[in-house]
Amino acid sequence: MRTISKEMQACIDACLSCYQMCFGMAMSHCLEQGGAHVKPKHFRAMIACAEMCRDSAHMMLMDWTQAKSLCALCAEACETCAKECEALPDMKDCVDECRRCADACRKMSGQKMAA
Ligand SMILES: [Cu+2]
Repeated sequence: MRTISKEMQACIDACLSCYQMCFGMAMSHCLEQGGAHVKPKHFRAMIACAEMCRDSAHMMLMDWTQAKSLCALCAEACETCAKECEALPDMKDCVDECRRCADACRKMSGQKMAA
C-alpha cells in the first residue's frame, strides 16, 4: 500500500474538513439565512471553495501527478472564500476552516505563505 506523507495527509484532512464546512454551511446556514448569504459572490465563493477542496483531496488520494498544482488553486479558492465570509458576522467557523486549508494547500503546493 502507498504511504502518504504526513504533510500530504494533513492537507487531505484539511481539504475534506473544509469541504464539509463550506458545502455544509452553504446548504444549511447560507440558504436558510438568505440575504447577503445567497448573493452570487458569496455563495459562488462558498461552492467554489468546497469543490476545489473536494477535488484537491481526491487528486491527492489518487496520487495524480498534478495534484500539487490543484492545491495551489485550492489555496486561492480558500482565501477568496475566507475573505467573503469575513465580511459577514456569522461565518467565523468557515473563515477559520478556509484559512487552515489554505495554509495546508500552500505548503503542499510549495508556495510561500501569503502575507
Ligand atoms: Cu454565508
